[in-house]
Amino acid sequence: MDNDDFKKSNDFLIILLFAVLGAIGVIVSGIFGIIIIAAEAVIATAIKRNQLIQQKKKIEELTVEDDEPEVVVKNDIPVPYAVIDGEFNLIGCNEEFYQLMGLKCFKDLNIKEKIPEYNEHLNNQIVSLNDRQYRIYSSHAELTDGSIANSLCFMDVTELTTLRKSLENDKTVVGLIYIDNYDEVIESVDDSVIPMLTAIVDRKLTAMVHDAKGILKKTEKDRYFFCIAAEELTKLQKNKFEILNEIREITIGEHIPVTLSIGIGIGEASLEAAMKSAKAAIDLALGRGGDQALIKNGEKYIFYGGKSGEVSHNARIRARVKADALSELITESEKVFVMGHKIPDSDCFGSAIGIYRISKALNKDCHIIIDEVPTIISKTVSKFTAGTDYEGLIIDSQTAWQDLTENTLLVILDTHINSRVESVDVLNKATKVVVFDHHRKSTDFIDKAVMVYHEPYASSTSELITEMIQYIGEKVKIKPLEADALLAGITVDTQNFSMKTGTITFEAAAYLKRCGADGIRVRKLLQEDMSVFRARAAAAANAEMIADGMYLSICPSDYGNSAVTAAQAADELLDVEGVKASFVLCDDRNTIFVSARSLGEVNVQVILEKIGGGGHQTISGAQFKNTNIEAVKELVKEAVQQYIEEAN
Ligand SMILES: [Mn+2]
Repeated sequence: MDNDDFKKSNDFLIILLFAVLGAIGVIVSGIFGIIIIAAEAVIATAIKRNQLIQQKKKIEELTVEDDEPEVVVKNDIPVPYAVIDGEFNLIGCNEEFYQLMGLKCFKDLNIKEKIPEYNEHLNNQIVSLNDRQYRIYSSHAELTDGSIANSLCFMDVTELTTLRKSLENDKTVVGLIYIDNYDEVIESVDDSVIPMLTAIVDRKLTAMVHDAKGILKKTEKDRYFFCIAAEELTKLQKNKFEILNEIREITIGEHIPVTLSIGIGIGEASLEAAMKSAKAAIDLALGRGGDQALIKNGEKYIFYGGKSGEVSHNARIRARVKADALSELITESEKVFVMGHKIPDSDCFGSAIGIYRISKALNKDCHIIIDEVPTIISKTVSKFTAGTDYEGLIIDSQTAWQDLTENTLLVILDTHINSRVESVDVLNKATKVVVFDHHRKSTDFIDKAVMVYHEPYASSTSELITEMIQYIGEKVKIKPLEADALLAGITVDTQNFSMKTGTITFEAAAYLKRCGADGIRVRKLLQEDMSVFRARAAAAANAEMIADGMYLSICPSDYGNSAVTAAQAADELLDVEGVKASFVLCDDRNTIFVSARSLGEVNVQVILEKIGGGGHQTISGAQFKNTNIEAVKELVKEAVQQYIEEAN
């Protein structure tokens, strides 16, 4: 029954009641009855009038409004719907929209004021209103007067967004933790404290994972596996993996610091994919020298830590295994091509000579690919090319590209980055590739290599190759000139046995000495031009401090190979008291080079990675084209500033 019908029948009942009462009154007493009827009439009229007033009030409530909507919106749309003009003023809406905005009736209202996050340029934008999320679908409409209006439809997507968020947060993150230097630490401590030390490491790791509401499993004496929710990972990221420092600071008696590498994969599709990412991340973390955490999220890598010096590692077993593998590969190949990085240096050439000697010992032809011999190695190279003993030792990349067959082994030395090799074309054509490098791993690595010996703990590639030669054994007989070249490589990369020099470095040098290397001859090979010496002195003279202990300088570039001179100038600045890191810029044939060096406290790799460079934590570089030296100087300064802010 309708409301009105109900009222009508009500009225009818009241009148009927009075009529009955009236009739009774007439019957009971004549005059009294008439009075009753009169009274009844008065009451009935009063009731009726009251009802009318009520009804009128209701109508007034509906019609008395501040404004009139310009557009009448039908009430058959079940979600909040509004029409706004070009200035975002409300010109029409439905009942649901009133409710959403907490309105009783149509009012002048500006959408931008009411919903500050509303952006007319975004379609399907999600905004929050009254603690709920609404997706706004908008479409243009033309009004009868020709003006353009926008109609907005508000879909409640609160459930959807909370669900999506919780799915994102509940994504499982798989992590691997390796202790970088377990054996070395154990060797360096007293037996009695080993259980305590391992217990402390275990406890700290357990606490970290426990705080993150995850699970940790120790898989080997120095390896752990953990699972946490993605939400918890952001907390670990926020404190920049403080666990790395906590572990490094553990001291039980005297021992070398324990360092960790953490590799984390975020599960996109499956746990299997997450585990694969975690493995790739830990490999890269170890390749970069350990003592750091690395997250692989899809194609993206995020790095944390890596502040301590590079940790020495038991490389001997690996060297032996790799030596066997290399002999095998050379033996089954028809010939060997060797290639270093662009502008090959003493380390490139020395290690190339080492590979040449190994190949010859295995009765294979070997050629070194160099397109243009840079001045820094020209003296060494000319010693080889002067006589007839090394005929055809050096070939250019074009010849190499033509002569390269499926049976040619291509050995890449002193770099592992695709774009850094002397000839990318030769690398692309090669099918059998081996990489030897000592630079910290970068993301653009040569992934088609059949064998990679990547050892960031080694001082130089020449050291790696010298070590391998010793394992290959008696049949490799190094000549004094070749030993000089290898020793020159080690000398330059270690800056006269001061940087990154480990016991293996000295052992390699001792072996080379036994093969006839001579320190004075090497020093002469490395002697330089007076002009180069002057340029370096000028770079030192104009060094300016850009941050605490960090110096920047510009190297003059009106002679020979200024990129190399700039690198040397950066090295030399480290000899000056108070210098923790140095950045030397130079303009070499329209390419701006940045050479950065550090004594270890400042991670120059992290700084230069911000501007597209890379390298080691103590030795890094970057290159820029189509710009000028002043612009690059500003970039470096900004990167340094950013680094300092992040460190704090
Ligand atoms: Mn090197």
